[in-house]
Amino acid sequence: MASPVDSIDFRSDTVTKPCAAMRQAMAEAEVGDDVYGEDPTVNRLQEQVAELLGKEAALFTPSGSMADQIAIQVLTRPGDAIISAPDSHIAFHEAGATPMLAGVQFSYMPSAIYSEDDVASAYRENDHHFPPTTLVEVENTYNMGGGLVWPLETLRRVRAKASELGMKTLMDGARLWNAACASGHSEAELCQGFDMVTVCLSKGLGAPVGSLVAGDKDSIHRAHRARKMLGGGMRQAGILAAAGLYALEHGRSRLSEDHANAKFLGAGLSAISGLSLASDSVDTNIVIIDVDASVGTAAQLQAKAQESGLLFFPTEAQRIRLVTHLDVSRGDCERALDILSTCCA
Ligand code: TLP
Repeated sequence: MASPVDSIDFRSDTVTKPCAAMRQAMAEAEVGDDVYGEDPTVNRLQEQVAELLGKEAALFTPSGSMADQIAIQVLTRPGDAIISAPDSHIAFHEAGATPMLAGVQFSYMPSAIYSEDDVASAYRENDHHFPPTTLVEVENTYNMGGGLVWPLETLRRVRAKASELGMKTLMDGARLWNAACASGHSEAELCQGFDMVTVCLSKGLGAPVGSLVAGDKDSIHRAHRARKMLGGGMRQAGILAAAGLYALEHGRSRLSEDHANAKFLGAGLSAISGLSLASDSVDTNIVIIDVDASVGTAAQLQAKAQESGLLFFPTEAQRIRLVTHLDVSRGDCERALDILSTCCA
């Protein structure tokens, strides 16, 4: 069986390895103690990301999950309810951290890209029977939906409804860069008016580690305490921030390549008998495919493909996800189509 090292790896855009130039930037980074706020490279990264997102300040964190959990702690109180999708990362993929660490529960939306009317109907009046509904969370791009981009108008209406009802707003923008690239709107436009935003450098942009949470100065001041509480205060973290700065400078401009590869893959996969696209479109770098029972289960297909050196993850019993990124080429996508048509034959 092929090992992950010599396989074509579509499991996630998190699998990319830092290139020589990124490693060089890391080796040469100016550093200081970031828990004291004295690391010049971390400070530069935080300022640059805050500016890109149109927010007053940003805070560097080791992971997107920690950035999300910090934002939730800043924006809610134990006992509150958060409006979010059932398969959003904060609800589904953070090991239960949201109820466990922030002590809040979810009020689920009917779909991941939802409307202001959905927000209004999930909002609970200020009645002592109900938890206070205090936060609306959106994921852009929407991972489990196949990297879908929220339409800007829908985002604006959802945000406006949240404000009208006195709720705060959080955008999980782990792949906001992809949303900006695909929609033609800037990152700042996409998260305009959101109280807090989280972004990742370690996904499509190719850094080995690193995320940020951004918001106004007061929220980021409180975010510092939450990060410390979660054990996320890092010392000479400039080495990691340097990779992030490199990723921002070189990674954003090439995301359209990943998107074109994902579209190519999506079209090729849906032409294979027994496979069909689970989403209406392939907007960015994530392709979610339904596997017909005639082919077997998603896990069986995964195991078969792995024997031929193709890696991806099942996301449900009959569903698989393939993610394009800077370490897979168009040729790798062609090879993936060949392997999967053989596996499904
Ligand atoms: N997503 C990972 C897995 O955890 C599912 C992936 O391979 O896609 N928000 C979103 C929307 C994400 O997709 C992820 C990671 C995170 C947050 C968390 O980032 P990390 O892995 O840095 O904690």
